Parts: sequence; C-alpha cells; structure tokens
Amino acid sequence: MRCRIVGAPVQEGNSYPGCDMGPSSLRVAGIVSALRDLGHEVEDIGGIQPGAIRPMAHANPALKALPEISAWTAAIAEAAYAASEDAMPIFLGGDHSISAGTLAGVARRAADLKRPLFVLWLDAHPDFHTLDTTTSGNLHGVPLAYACGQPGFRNYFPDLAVPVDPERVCTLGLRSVDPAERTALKQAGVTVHDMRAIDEHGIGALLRAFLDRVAKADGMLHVSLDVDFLDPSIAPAVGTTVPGGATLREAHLAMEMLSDSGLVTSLDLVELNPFLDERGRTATLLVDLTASLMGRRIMDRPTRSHSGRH
Ligand code: NNH
Ligand code: MN
Ligand code: MN
Ligand code: MN
Repeated sequence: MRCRIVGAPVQEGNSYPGCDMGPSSLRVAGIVSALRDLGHEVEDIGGIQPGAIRPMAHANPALKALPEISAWTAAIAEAAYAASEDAMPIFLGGDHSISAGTLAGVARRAADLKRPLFVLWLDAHPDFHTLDTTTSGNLHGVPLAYACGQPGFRNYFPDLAVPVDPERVCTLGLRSVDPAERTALKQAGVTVHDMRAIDEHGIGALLRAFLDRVAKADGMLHVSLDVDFLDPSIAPAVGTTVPGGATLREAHLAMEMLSDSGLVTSLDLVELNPFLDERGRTATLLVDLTASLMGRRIMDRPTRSHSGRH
C-alpha cells in the first residue's frame, strides 16, 4: 500500500496548547518506519500551512479562533483532496478540528470516484456541535457536524464540495455528549455506539456490523482516531481526558479488524498533546495502533517485556 503522511499542526481548536507538536511526536515515535517495516511505501509530505486568515464576527460569543480554524480547514481540505489521489493519506494532528478539512477533502475524493464515503469516529465525544450550539467555543467540537453538512457553517467555514452522509457515520466510544449534540445526532441518523454499547455487546460485534455495511456498499472508509477514545490510563497525552475509555485490547481488536477488512482509505490521528505525555507513551501507542490497522499482527511482532522501547 502507498501511504502519504500529512502533518496538520493545529492547536487553536482546543484549549490546551501543545497539539501543534503532535506530528513531530508521532514522527519521533516512529510512524514512518513502523509503516515501512510492514512493507508499505511511505511518503512524508511534511506539514500543511494555514491559508490566509480573514476576520469574522459571529453571534455566538463563546467561539474561539474561528478565523484561524476556518483558514486551516480550507488548507487542510485542499491538502486532503490532493493527498488522497493516489495513496492512503494519514493525517497527523493537531486537534480534532483538522477533521473538518480532512473529511471535506476525502469526501470530495470519494465523490470523484463515485463511491460512498463511510466514517468511523473513534472518540469519547461526537464533535457534532454547530457554531451556534457549542458552549465551550472550542472548534475541535464541531468537525463532524460541519462535514455532515449541518446548518450554520456557511460564510464561516469553506463551502463543502460534497457533504458526508450522516447515515454513513458510526461513532464508537462516546462517553461525553452535550445535549445539543444528542438531538442533532439522532435527527441526522448517525449510528451512535457509546461505552455502554461496547460493554454490553463488545466492540467486535459493533464494528463488524458497520464494516459489513461498508463492504456491501463498496464504500471508502475514513477512520478518525481521537486520543481520548482510549482510556486516559493508557493514553494520558490529551487535554480532554474522560475516564472509562477503550482498553488497549479493545483498541487493538478494532485496529486489527479494520486491517482485515481492507476497507480503510484514510486515517486521522488527532488530539495528541505531547506536552501532556509521559515519556512518549501515548505517541508510541498511537504508532502501535496505526501499525495494527496497517497490517501488523501479534504473531509477527517482537515481544515486549514492558513499556520500554527496544
Ligand atoms: N463537546 C465538548 C465541546 O464541544 C468537548 C469536545 N472535546 C473533544 N472532542 N475533545 O473530541 O467542547
Ligand atoms: Mn474529537
Ligand atoms: Mn474527544
Ligand atoms: Mn524492555
């Protein structure tokens, strides 16, 4: 497989500075060599630059860094469209606001190819606020709603070439959903699997059902992996820790099932804040999960006796 690594060092979409170091941290943790060791051809195109910032006013006084995130979204959407032409793009965030752009770009690519785009959103949060409903004002809380064509983004975020169909979106791992998001998710028809669903049915059964749908439709699949999908005890390097997240075993199972499916066409690794990490363990875990998603199997990997690197 050809992979293209695209850095998106955005931090203005959340309130904990440091996510701009995410791409560097993932590179230091060995994302490129992990993929090459699996036999993939990897091109690292470096980092995206934001577009021109134009001042804007909005009625919601809570909104933070709207002109900046709008400019980033335009640049990331273009880069994502270009990067998905002849390779599988892997976007290194940056906070989750980058997915406004990555989804816009890959949705446009899927439309060119006349294939339906499905989205797997692995996150403690659905990020389904609009500019009008967010009360925190942090724009990492809006990218999925924007990409799904929810109202109120016109004149603020770039116009979508093509929206993602919310009925082709599956969120997995939710455990922090705001009231406005709850209503909007239901109305839009997003598939929502919260942590209770994972506990009750097992992550494997939930993911299997979604992957079957994608396969049946000959769909493309974008995976958006927010660090806070994982339990903070294994992935501390994130501003918005929420207890009760996915375990290492659940996350690895999900990655290996995604790999087996052969359906994944693009990937976001987001919200990593290296300033909050412990000796690089979260970055290393994200690289391990990415390797599993890209074909690494327990039977082929060297045995680790503890969390140190060899
Ligand atoms: N829903 C909250 C908000 O909009 C939290 C969003 N934070 C995230 N999303 N980390 O993944 O502020
Ligand atoms: Mn998120
Ligand atoms: Mn989150
Ligand atoms: Mn060791």
